[in-house]
Amino acid sequence: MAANPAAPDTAVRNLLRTCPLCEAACGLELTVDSRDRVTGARGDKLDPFSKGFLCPKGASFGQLDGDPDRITEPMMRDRGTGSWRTVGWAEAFDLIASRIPAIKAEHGDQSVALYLGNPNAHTVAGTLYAPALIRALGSRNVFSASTADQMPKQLACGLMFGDPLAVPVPDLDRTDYVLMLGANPLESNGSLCTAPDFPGRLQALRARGGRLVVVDPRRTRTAARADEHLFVRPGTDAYLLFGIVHSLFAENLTEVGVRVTGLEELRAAAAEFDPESVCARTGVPAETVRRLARELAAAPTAAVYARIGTCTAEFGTVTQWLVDVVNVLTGNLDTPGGVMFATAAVRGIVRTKPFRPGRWRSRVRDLPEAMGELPVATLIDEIRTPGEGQVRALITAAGNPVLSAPGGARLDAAFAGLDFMVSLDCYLNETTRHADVILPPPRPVQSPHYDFALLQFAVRNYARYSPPLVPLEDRPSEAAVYVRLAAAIGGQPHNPTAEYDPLTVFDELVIGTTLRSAGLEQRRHELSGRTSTEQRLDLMLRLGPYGEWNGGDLSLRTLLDNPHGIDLGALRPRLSEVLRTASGKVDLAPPLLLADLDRLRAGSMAAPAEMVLIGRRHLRSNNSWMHNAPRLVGGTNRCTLQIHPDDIARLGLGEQALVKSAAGSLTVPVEATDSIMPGVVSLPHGWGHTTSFQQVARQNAGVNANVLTDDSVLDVPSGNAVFNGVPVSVTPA
Ligand SMILES: Nc1nc2c(c(=O)[nH]1)N[C@H]1C(S)=C(S)[C@@H](COP(=O)(O)OP(=O)(O)OC[C@H]3O[C@@H](n4cnc5c(=O)[nH]c(N)nc54)[C@H](O)[C@@H]3O)O[C@H]1N2
Ligand SMILES: Nc1nc2c(c(=O)[nH]1)N[C@H]1C(S)=C(S)[C@@H](COP(=O)(O)OP(=O)(O)OC[C@H]3O[C@@H](n4cnc5c(=O)[nH]c(N)nc54)[C@H](O)[C@@H]3O)O[C@H]1N2
Ligand code: SF4
Ligand SMILES: [Mo]
Repeated sequence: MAANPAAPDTAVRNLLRTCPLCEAACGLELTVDSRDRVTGARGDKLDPFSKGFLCPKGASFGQLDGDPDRITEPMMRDRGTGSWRTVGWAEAFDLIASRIPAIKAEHGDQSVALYLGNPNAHTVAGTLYAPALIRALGSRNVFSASTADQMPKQLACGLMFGDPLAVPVPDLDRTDYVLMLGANPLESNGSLCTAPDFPGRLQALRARGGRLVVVDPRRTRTAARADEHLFVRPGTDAYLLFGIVHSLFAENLTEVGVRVTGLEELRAAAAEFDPESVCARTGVPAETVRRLARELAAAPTAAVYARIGTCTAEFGTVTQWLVDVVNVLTGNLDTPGGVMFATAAVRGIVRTKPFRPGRWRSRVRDLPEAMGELPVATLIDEIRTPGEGQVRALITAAGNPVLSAPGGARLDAAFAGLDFMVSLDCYLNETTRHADVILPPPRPVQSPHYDFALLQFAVRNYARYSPPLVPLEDRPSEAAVYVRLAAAIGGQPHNPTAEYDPLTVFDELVIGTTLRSAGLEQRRHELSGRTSTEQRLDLMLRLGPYGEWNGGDLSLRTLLDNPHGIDLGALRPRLSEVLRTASGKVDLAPPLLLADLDRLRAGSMAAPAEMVLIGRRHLRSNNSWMHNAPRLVGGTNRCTLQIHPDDIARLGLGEQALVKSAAGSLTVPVEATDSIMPGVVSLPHGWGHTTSFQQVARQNAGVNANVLTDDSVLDVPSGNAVFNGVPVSVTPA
């Protein structure tokens, strides 16, 4: 169906699609020309959730979608010469089928590892089909960006509510008070809190007389728009929150509105964290800690929200636990204006038993599993440490761990030593350059979109489906790539024939099983959808809380008839549906977290280092993979070391600084700013494109912040990586 390239642009059309680039899930209206190129992107004014909001990344959708450096056919690397050639799909899968099962047969199932990166949370393929790959692999060496990100939040929720997918979000549009720690939604547009136009929603909070308090070692754009900004020493948020808990108890301000266990254990644990000692750790004045407690208790409704700056920190899980402890103690869990659980149109995984982490442990460092994964910080150990179960082959899918994992630079070398590597990725970059085979996904505009994951964390209940806007031509969808990869690894037929399509067979199996367990086999014929993927979506929508087979009227058809999306109303209380703890109550004092308090008391990183390193994000960037879009790079989106002018003077720095940590060292341009706390430096991650094949990114390579982060330091309960509060020395370069 490709148009004749010489034909005039007669078939320009405007098409609707959800933006897949960050967690905000904004509606886009794209202009697509007769050659199926995306030539424009605007916010979809008729989307009931995003209402036309758009950020510069969404506006650059066309440049990202049409990037000339995108890989369009499978690539194979010749290990002898290092050169790349394109190959057919069948040949690529045949090679994988000839190598991975053989490595598993010789070295055991654990010898093949998988790393799943962040864009999987944004694609239909990643959410519905990556599980097939995990199953086919049969290895415990499953890693993902989750342990470089939100695992502490999921672990804390898993322990408190019994389900790690039960993550409450601030009821942004109705709350009277937000205490925000370690998040900067004016750049990131929010995370574990799907809220298109997060900045506008914060502005509306203040306009209706509400209050926003931001806790961050930098005076960010979000902090600048807040009623109050508090500097906090990196890595010390757990003490601050304990100080608030202490004050709530000390001043009899608690007002618990849900059924809980562990209240007395919690009170005892908080006893030693009086505001004075908290001040000594955090730098936040004792009187401010007390005032925050009083304000949170007095506000008609309030929500404490904490994100990446507090997750990827040494006490990440304890911090995330205390966030919701404060929400519970102030009567703000599961009530309008507090923090609430979304009711997504498609149910998440339904759990029957309480969450239990640590079901197995990693081979080398004995680190606990959580949600079926091992910490990405120990991937390198599993590759480099000889012995039974050593990782010899790796699959990466939509991830760039060389730039995103702690100790990333060492992973670079470790990947070079693997026996075999496969990457499912649209670019030949710092990570995928080590692969033997790269399998590219189609362009986003060729892919369907439904936010299975992100809408579980939305601040309003909402659903929107975007079918593929441009035909696939003769290449597999990303879903098909996943399923064929799983088949190739599992020794199943992996190339389609006239009679056999691995994707349809797989989907039929899932549909059949789901219908059987719901006792609805006889209704198979009612499912609509042009592809088996769409039929699965239809089934999930029909069975979901608003579904046609569940007393409602939602189905795939409804979403196709409403391409701007459907508003399903404000969040509503549903804790009783969500709770999966053995007691049937919210556990305020999970033993696993109380056991981590000795470490908190010792507080190694809170011990004064000369300087500490933290990260940051920029509105026109996204992790490692958007530096190849010309309109997103340049200006203030640069890889610089932000540092306070007093520190520059004290340390005698010039234009470049040498930054050293226990893990490595880097030379980086200095950017003076009084928006950062003295004693703290900030470097963005996702840069260091010196070995990428992305032309634009390579010209402005920057440095890899994860040369400095240390894979030996972890948030112990979750195994999560620590990117914030890394001790460093800074000297003139
Ligand atoms: N120092 C430091 N390190 C950090 C962080 C930090 O704050 N500081 N943040 C951490 C966080 S929160 C995260 S989530 C991780 C991210 O870690 P990763 O997920 O490993 O890194 P990304 O840069 O998001 O890499 C995404 C990869 O997916 C590819 N890709 C893009 N779209 C698609 C697609 O549709 N399909 C496929 N198959 N591939 C696609 C891109 O080319 C790129 O290679 O980084 C973490 N690392
Ligand atoms: N534009 C853009 N948007 C993105 C991304 C991106 O790379 N660029 N990445 C996406 C991803 S993968 C994620 S996970 C989300 C993350 O979304 P956010 O959590 O909002 O991420 P950041 O903007 O990095 O904000 C983290 C803030 O924490 C502060 N901080 C650092 N250390 C500490 C600390 O110890 N304590 C406290 N209180 N604060 C600290 C930093 O100064 C920073 O301002 O953003 C998503 N959206
Ligand atoms: S805020 Fe996120 S979802 Fe919205 S347009 Fe920007 S990148 Fe896309
Ligand atoms: Mo992330």
